[in-house]
Amino acid sequence: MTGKTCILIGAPMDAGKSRRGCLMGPDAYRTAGIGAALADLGHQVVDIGNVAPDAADMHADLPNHIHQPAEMIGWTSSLARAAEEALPRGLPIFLGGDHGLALGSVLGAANHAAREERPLFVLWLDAHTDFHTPQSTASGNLHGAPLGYVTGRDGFHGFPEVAHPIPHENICLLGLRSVDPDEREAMQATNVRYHDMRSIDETGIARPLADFLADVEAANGMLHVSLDVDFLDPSIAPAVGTTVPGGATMREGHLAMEMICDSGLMTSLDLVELNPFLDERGRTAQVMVDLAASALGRRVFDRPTRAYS
Ligand code: Z70
Ligand code: MN
Ligand code: MN
Ligand code: MN
Repeated sequence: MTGKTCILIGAPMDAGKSRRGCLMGPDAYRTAGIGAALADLGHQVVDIGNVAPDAADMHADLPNHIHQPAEMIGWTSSLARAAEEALPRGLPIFLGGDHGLALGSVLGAANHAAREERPLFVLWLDAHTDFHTPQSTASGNLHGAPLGYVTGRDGFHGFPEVAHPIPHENICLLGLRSVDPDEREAMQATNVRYHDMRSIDETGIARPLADFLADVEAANGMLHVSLDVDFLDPSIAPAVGTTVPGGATMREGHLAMEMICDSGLMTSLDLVELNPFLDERGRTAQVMVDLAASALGRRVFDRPTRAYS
């Protein structure tokens, strides 16, 4: 692959609430050498440092159990702007930070894609569907709601308007194994492509991913990839507040990233939910850096054998 301009955007967001630590994520990725890893692959790497949330007010119509609503609104607008500023110049990589950052990163990507008159597709690699609304979330953590927001579900009072909701059929989720009843009902009523671990066990990860990537290509789409640490099995990626057993293996993770790379379609990337406070000698941060490197061209051989194109 020819060198890209990779724009690192730190998003030290902590959703508040119980387990703190995601705010250290951006520095853990830097310490694990994400910049050098991407530069070694021939990319130009620009680290714009960390983004801060805009000043924002809470909205009276948001339910009371939402954690840090004003901060979440402020993060959404500042990160959407960061995405819109970065996308014309290169490939933004959001270094999280809580998955709540994806309200902003995907909103910004959608606004950019609309300006380019191209459809945006979203690949969500996660144990969770993250399809809540502020009303349906029981935890009050909006990390469970970014896909609800960017698809235009109601109830995100006070948040930036979603002018270009992502069509359901442009979204693919892989790795699911923890889905709340409300979001399950809501998602089942759409034509979002969702693949739980049972289906990945049956088909492998390559087949559903290859089908999705082929559709992105056929539509001349842009592709936002959102990689939640908990997509991976906690035995290889323990540094996350929401461990769920039975996740993707190292091999499935790398295969997915290599296929994304081969497709040449990825235009933006989130690395989210890393909680360095829970890590073991930095190994989760290192796994995530290695996965990002696979998504951006790291290979065993120059000319890989591949069954899916
Ligand atoms: C649960 C909730 C979630 C990420 C956990 C968990 C959602 N469904 N999302 N980790 N990234 O709180 O809504
Ligand atoms: Mn979280
Ligand atoms: Mn998530
Ligand atoms: Mn998750």
